[in-house]
Amino acid sequence: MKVQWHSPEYDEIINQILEKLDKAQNIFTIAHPYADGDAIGSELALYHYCKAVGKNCVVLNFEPVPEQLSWLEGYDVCTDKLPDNVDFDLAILMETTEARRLGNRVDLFKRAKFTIHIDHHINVDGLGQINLMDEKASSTCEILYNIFEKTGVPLPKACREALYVGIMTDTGNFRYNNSTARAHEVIAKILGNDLIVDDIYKIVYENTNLNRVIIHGLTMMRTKPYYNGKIVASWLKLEDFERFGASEVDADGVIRNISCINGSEIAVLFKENPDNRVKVSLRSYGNIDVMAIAKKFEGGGHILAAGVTVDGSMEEVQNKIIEACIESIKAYEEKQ
Ligand SMILES: [Mn+2]
Repeated sequence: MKVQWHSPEYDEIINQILEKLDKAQNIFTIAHPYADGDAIGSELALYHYCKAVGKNCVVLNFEPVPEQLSWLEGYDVCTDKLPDNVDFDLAILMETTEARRLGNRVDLFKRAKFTIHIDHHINVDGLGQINLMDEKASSTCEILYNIFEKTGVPLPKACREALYVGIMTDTGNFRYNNSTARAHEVIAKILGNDLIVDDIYKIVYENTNLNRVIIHGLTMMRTKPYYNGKIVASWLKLEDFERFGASEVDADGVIRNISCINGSEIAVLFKENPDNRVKVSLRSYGNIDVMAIAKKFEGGGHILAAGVTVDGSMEEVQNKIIEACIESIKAYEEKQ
């Protein structure tokens, strides 16, 4: 069910969640693969909250935590296995885009006696027994704060820091439209006197390595215009990562470098994955719904930022996606 913050329905779901949370002793949390700031932020915020109220919380994460986030307190508790000898009362799934991306994480999620799903992505089906789907929230961290706020429990610094990072990264450092009044209000409440925002900014955004700079540069150099420059696209192959000793994480955010080219409506990044698959990231300047494009290929995300992994060679996938982008731009132009 989609709900809007500050409505009776929202309050009711929060009450139900709090009741379950209150009764649970062993909890685990799970997010989408290749966790970003909001995914890791919400998982760790929940972990620190649970610790503060004397509950056991296992944070599941299956890939290395990105360098930009691996300073967050508790990042090293992330594990890729659930202990066999524990009966979990509750699992909380946060931050998913497409259920398909979750793979066998869905089965793991269902290992708990009770399941809750919290998300801010658009049109995600709730996979839990309780679902809090708030599409207007800036981030899952913001929704999580709405829940914590109701408990009145003073949030430890590590918890507030994780929430801050989730909201900061999902709003593009408070530049996107999802930097709503509520998002800022939540920030005002979690800052306290102990979060040093410029230190957090530097460690998240100005903390780079040579491989990352080279991968970003390579992608920028390859940028190609399509449809009179209304589409700009670039690509990365597996061999690029090998050649420069770079990782998947080093390529994070590379699409930002090309999505700011003037005159472009859509920016696309094609990233080759093993097994003849290509991961496609789409960004819209503001007029085109790129989520609708991703959905044609069973992907998802948001109107202005979406993604999908498509079967096929780099060339095949590029052709299909560029064609779908052109169609969307044409449809938009016809309406003008
Ligand atoms: Mn998010």
